[in-house]
Amino acid sequence: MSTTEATKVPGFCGLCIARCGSIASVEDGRFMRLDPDPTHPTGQALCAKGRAAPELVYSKQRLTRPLRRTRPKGEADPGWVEISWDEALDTTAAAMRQLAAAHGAHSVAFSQSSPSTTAIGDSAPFVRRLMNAFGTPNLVWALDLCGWGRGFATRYAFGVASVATGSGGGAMADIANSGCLILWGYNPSYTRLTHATATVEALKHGMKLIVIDPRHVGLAGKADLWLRPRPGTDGALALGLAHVMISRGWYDQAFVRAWTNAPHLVRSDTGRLLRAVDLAEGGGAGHFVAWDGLAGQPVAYDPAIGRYGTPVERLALEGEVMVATKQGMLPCRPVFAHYAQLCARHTPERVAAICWIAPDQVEAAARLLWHSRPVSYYAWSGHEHHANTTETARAMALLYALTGSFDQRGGNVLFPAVPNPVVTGEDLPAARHMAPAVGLESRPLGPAKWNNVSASDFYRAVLEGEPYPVRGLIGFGSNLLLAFSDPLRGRRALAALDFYVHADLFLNPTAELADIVLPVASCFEREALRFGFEISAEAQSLVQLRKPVVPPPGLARSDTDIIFDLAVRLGLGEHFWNGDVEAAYRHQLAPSGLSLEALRAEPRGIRVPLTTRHAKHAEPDPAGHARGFATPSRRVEFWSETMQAKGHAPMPEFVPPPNPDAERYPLVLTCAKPTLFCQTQHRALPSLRRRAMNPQVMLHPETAARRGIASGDWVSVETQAGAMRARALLNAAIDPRVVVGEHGWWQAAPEAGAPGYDPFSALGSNYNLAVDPAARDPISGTTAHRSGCCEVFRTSSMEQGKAADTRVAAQRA
Ligand SMILES: Nc1nc2c(c(=O)[nH]1)N[C@H]1C(S)=C(S)[C@@H](COP(=O)(O)OP(=O)(O)OC[C@H]3O[C@@H](n4cnc5c(=O)[nH]c(N)nc54)[C@H](O)[C@@H]3O)O[C@H]1N2
Ligand SMILES: Nc1nc2c(c(=O)[nH]1)N[C@H]1C(S)=C(S)[C@@H](COP(=O)(O)OP(=O)(O)OC[C@H]3O[C@@H](n4cnc5c(=O)[nH]c(N)nc54)[C@H](O)[C@@H]3O)O[C@H]1N2
Ligand code: SF4
Ligand SMILES: [Mo]
Repeated sequence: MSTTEATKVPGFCGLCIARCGSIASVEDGRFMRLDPDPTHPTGQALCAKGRAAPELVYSKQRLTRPLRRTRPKGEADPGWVEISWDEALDTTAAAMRQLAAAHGAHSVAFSQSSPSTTAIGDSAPFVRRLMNAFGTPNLVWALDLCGWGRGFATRYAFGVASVATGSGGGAMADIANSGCLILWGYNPSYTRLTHATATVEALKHGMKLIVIDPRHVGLAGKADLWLRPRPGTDGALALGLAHVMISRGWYDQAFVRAWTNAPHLVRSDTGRLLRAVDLAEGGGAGHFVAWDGLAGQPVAYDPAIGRYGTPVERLALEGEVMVATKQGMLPCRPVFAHYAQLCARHTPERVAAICWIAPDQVEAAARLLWHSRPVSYYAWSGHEHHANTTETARAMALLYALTGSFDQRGGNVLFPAVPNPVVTGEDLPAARHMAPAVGLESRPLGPAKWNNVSASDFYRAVLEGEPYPVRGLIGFGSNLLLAFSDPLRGRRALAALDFYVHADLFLNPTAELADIVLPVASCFEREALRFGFEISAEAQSLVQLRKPVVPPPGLARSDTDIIFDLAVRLGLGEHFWNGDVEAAYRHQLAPSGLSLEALRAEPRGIRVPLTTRHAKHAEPDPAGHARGFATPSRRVEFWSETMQAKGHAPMPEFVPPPNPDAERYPLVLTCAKPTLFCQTQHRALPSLRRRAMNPQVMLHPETAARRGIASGDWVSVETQAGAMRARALLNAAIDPRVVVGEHGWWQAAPEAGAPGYDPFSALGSNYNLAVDPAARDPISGTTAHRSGCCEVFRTSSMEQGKAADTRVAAQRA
């Protein structure tokens, strides 16, 4: 029994994207427990990870002092010695300056964990600001896997993210007002509790739900329809659903005519969009052409004002027309006719063959979508971790455009945000003269366009000097060697760097290759300012200054403090409020009218009233023209000239995941996140680990039986690229041709008597050792973590695992 009454500290759990409103209890200076705060818009519940927060805070494996390596990389013992913050940051600043002077600032890359799986969102804008102030565009992180599909590929259709995570801007599912929600390769019951809670609430009020997932998990049991796709075929499913909707007339013709480029004519000779200048001298070179079905003549569309010379209702969406051009009569068809044709190649029967989903289920899903509007959708890792993710995400976005629900109440809505200035520093002097990011040369429309670098492009820059050498890495979290494919190459790259500093809570296998390691305060040990909680208009209105629950262990500091301090040591203090974090917060708060003092006095946060407006594309811009969408045509683009100009298909063609050796690897390998851990973290927390001692791989009982595998057996999962081990978990609800693994296992939990795993050996349990690093999305570079092919062996004797290990080592040598 405690003698003192617990102090309650309201805040929010920062361990994952859900950012659940919480109340921490502190007794005698010790953080005892974390509970939900039901007054908070995201405070309905906490997951097991959130409830284990005190274990994270007090974990014996936490980093508490800055460390410096004293022995060469590659030796088993790095010979870490404790150093002061002054030495750590002065050494870092000196190394950065030296590399910049010798090779340019772009030779220093930064890395960062995903804000969806850590609290780095507290500091992410300042990480980018430091990069921009210093002059490097190279941020190595998981964007190609985490956000590209939903938030970036969809920009090529909508001009904004059509399924946004939130803080990056973009449309979010207005779940509370939806008629029908699609959870597409997304299992919020495990991965974003707040969305699961909101969905369950909306179901009570009659919302329909479609779950598209190879596993029957989470809300699949509550869904009106559960579609079980063959992993990696979601693009074909989206086209197939669109086909049913178009052929039944189940699409919003008014929206498609008025707000998409579906009416624009495509030339039959060049396969390009027809321009007004093609019709007559003096026609606009930038003006597209549609067909006025009533007048039977072409009509120009000026993207600058977003208008046709005729009422949109008259625009043709189908058929072929003969257009008088400067070269004579030319057959042309509207974009929509081309799209309908692409979709028509994906009949329900064809979808059944590709996606392993019964034709009547495709029909039923299309019917439900049309008859239960407004529709909202949320799609995540299930559709993102494939080498065809860009086209899949575009196909889904175009399907969504057919519903006409975009930015409508109950659809995917561009919610307002409490006004706050951009602090990422794209306007800083050094940012204006930066080299292009690594990867832009090979994939100009991919993550590098937004200065994000995939791990494999980073490894190439380090090891091969392509497109230019990268020699330094400044890491804020992130566990490259576990999170991405090709860990052996990654290890070589990290070891080859001239300088690597890594800031983290734990010494992960990636950080083990650093020259200097910096101890970071957890989100329960540091202050952070947050604008909006994303899941609804109401949640967006809350601004909160999260208080530390307890002080950090040892000398650990927040990422934000480290960044500001480093900036000053780099001579960049003028861009960092002279190192004063509070001054930065005041700057961020100024447009909202809130003061730091008021927020300190209200630890539960303050609401700034916001008004949600819908269909903002129809609102006038300052010049009085309808705003439209932020695409080159000002319209949702069914046909993307941007894609076409770079040699890609203008519409989202489906490319099936390849299986070059189906004989040897007959099963499809995908994966999913566990509920108890985030990514490669949290395995050391005893209460969580006791509930999941070993990595698991889900197999259908028939698949297991045919291979002599019983529930709980250790098995080796082998692919052409490599292998990993895990224990068999039998599940009759998955397709017998599908295997579902987990990634992220390396850490031991001594208090739970649970082992660690070697990330670089097939005897360990590194899923990503078995991912083919060469199969990548041509637009984004995303690797196929979820559509590889494999075989599974029982390995009780370990012989199989050893054989696989030898084979992998030989392949990589
Ligand atoms: N507990 C926990 N929460 C987390 C995280 C975590 O690691 N653990 N990570 C955070 C991060 S960074 C992210 S990105 C989010 C991700 O959140 P989610 O997207 O929900 O994460 P996953 O479980 O990886 O994938 C979702 C579903 O995709 C299914 N799936 C697999 N292959 C396919 C496929 O080919 N097609 C379709 N349609 N579905 C498929 C899986 O069975 C799984 O149920 O979660 C965040 N929250
Ligand atoms: N096979 C497979 N591979 C995957 C995935 C998958 O589902 N399957 N998911 C992919 C996805 S979606 C993502 S996002 C990536 C995730 O990859 P990463 O973004 O690298 O995330 P983690 O691997 O969890 O590593 C996070 C690291 O950040 C540290 N950390 C936590 N909080 C903080 C903090 O506040 N500050 C600092 N400085 N450090 C902190 C943690 O201790 C940990 O070492 O993995 C990708 N890889
Ligand atoms: S879902 Fe769990 S880990 Fe994520 S913020 Fe909520 S309590 Fe924390
Ligand atoms: Mo992620």
